Amino acid sequence: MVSSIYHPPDHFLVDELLSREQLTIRGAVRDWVNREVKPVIEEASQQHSFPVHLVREMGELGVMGPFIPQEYGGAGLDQIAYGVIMTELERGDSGIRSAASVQSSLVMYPIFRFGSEEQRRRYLPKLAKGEMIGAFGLTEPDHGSDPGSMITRIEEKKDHFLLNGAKMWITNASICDIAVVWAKDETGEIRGLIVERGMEGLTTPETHNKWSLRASVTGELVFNDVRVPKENIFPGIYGLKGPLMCLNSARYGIAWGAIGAAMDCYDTAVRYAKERKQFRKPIAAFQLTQEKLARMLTEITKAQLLAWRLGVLRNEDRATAAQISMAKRNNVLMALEVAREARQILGAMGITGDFPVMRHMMNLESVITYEGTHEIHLLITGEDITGMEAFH
Ligand code: TGC
Ligand code: FAD
Repeated sequence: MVSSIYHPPDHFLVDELLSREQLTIRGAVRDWVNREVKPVIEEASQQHSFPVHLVREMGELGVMGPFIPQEYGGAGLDQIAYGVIMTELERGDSGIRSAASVQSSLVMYPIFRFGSEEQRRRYLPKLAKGEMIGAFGLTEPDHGSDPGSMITRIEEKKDHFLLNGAKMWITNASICDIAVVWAKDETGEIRGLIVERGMEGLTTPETHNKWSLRASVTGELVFNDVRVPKENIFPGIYGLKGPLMCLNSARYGIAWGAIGAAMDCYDTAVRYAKERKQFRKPIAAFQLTQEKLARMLTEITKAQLLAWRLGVLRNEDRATAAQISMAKRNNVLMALEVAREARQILGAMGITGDFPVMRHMMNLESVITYEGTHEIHLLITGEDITGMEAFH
């Protein structure tokens, strides 16, 4: 029996860079994940079902829109606090972090940043409490990495916009109460609007049979002549930079979140390797195991420092989109590689649900694709270096 006490790695004493408030918040989220997520998540993942009751609990915990000002129901926290929350949630499961990412960065952030005062007051407090679930519709069946070519359209009518098109691969689609949807107007300009469940012509089929993020709901948003009232459009934003600004916030959260999945895999592997004996010795005593563990710890440490520094820059409003891309790309690949190495250290046990490693590994196969694929983030860095874009 492998001991179950979690020892999060902190080889470079990064904790000393966190404020007392950030540490307290992290402690509260860590306790909640241990108490409410860890005991149910493996079964939920095996059953391909999202433990939806956790949304309300996350609302009570204050992890939905933690950086949104308190007057709109948020916690008014800084960006590093948001980061450490994401790390702890993803230590539980990427799907749980996804739920918080979408709600916070992709639904609450645009409503706060681009919405009217009426929209803010109407939606943000309920989203913060987890009384309302939000979704973000950017990707389409034929436009993933290239959302600028989207074909979902709005047509302006007397007192409403007529919305037609479809969004695919949408987290929480089939359970959302509202969706922030990006569509082109008659002039080809991208606009954002809030679509509510119950609007006629909206259907939200669920996507089944995923091998990844099984404890998270994914689906489609299909719009067939949906009449969206004029007051539901964001007045303050035009063009692709609107959704991309939301993605900056979500990608930032993922750069921190992926570290949580990696830490859980690393910690599991260390404990297993110390207790599992072969050839009359713990497998931790073999150089090949030590090489794996040493590389894992080194990469986790580098990712921690990258995320922390990015958080400082975000707090100072100095982080560039290219810096965020680099951190998302680096930290997600790091986590995926740590998960794969941990799986190997656990041998056959690594493929079972008795340990969290294979679940993290499969989840991370989505995380490396969504919020901009690994390749797209490389090209963003390439453009940043050379000044020449290589997407088109
Ligand atoms: P491009 O011409 O480069 O830019 C269009 C306009 O946007 C501005 N911009 C940005 N603004 C803010 N933040 C950024 N990161 C920005 N990147 C670009 C740019 O300055 C320009 O502004 P303006 O004023 O001149 O109009 O656009 P492009 O069409 O060439 O595309 C660039 C590219 C490929 C980088 C972009 O399309 C991209 O990032 N593609 C990846 C798509 C993506 O990440 N999709 C994610 C969907 S949501 C999701 O996956 C949620 S997962 C949920 C979960 O966690 O469960
Ligand atoms: P494609 O764009 O078709 O890419 C396929 C391959 O081609 C990739 O390897 C890609 O890197 C590569 N490629 C594409 N263009 C280039 C290029 N110019 N140069 C080099 N290589 C290139 N979207 C939302 O809007 N909201 C959500 O809530 C949401 N949740 C998601 C949840 C899950 C579980 C998943 C898996 C996806 C989710 N997405 C969501 C969609 C996600 O953002 C897209 O899957 C992603 O942007 C990639 O698009 P695609 O899958 O169409 O791949």
